[in-house]
Amino acid sequence: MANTRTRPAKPKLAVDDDLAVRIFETMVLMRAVEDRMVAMYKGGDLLGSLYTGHWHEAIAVGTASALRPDDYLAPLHRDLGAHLWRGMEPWQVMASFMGKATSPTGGRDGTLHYGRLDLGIYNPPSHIPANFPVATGMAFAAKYRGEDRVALAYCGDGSTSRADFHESLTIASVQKLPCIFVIENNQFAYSTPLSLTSASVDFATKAVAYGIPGVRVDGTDPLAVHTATATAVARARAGEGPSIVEAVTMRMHGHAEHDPADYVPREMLADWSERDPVALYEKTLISAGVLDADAAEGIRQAARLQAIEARKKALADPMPDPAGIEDGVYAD
Ligand SMILES: Cc1ncc(C[n+]2csc(CCOP(=O)(O)OP(=O)(O)O)c2C)c(N)n1
Repeated sequence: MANTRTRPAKPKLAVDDDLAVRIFETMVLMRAVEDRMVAMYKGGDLLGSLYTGHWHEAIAVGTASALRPDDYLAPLHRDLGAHLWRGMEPWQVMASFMGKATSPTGGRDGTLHYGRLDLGIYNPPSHIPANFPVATGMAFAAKYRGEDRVALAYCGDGSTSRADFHESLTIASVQKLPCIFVIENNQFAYSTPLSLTSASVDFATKAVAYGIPGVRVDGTDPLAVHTATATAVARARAGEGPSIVEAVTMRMHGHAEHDPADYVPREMLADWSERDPVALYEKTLISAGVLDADAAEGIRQAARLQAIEARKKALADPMPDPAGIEDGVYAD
């Protein structure tokens, strides 16, 4: 008798296998670099505050991977994966937190305000979301010059209450600028919970006020984030204007590593700990037949090694020469 049983079809991914694996590799690298930097912070290697993006990996990489390399990126403090996707080296990130001469700012910053204009990454500002007006300006420049580049900026839920958010969304929507505004809804703005940040049902709905599309996605799923961002990018590139992408996740560490975050209910952390974006995505890739467990472990090992080597290089690099303190400050 013929065997009529069929194997269940493997789930098809929203992107091709090569891209799916590159997204995984970058998420794993972000986690490895941040875990290493947390240990470095505790060990006294770093100068200033350390902000991490645990559980934001799918957002940072899912969004950055939906852009072209010549598009503009305006990240903030949870978006290391976007820097890494673009080609920022882990040692440069660590050198920045150490104020080393080799860091992208030449040692003028002891924390996260590093960017690389050669990679299209604008330095995260201290005031947030001051990157929104900058991204709006970059998008305006692209449109003015007749280029088809887009600009993507990130902010947290708390930052949406700031005037620069409203000003940027207003001008970008009225001028139909090629912008993508990503709101990382991670439940807290430092110690302020969502209920005290906004009375809206969600953040995507704020798009209605600007007459633009707003979509809310699972911020622990990189392919959902990538797909929503790709739609917003296509619209922006076609000259149809900006969009909001709200990606929902949890801030699993304190606001920065000095913050024990005792104000976060423990049950909430316990619930979200089941939704680790890196672990969930690994399962997705394995069940789609794109990776096996050994390959995934190999990727994790390689990322751990890269983070260890990065620390060695950053530690060995020199501090800036005080004689150059005015370099880059005044025009010639
Ligand atoms: C204009 C401004 N006010 C306050 C701060 C201090 N600050 C830095 S991050 C932060 C919380 C931001 O919350 P949210 O926008 O939700 O982003 P998250 O840190 O949760 O990712 C605060 C209050 C700042 N950097 N800039």
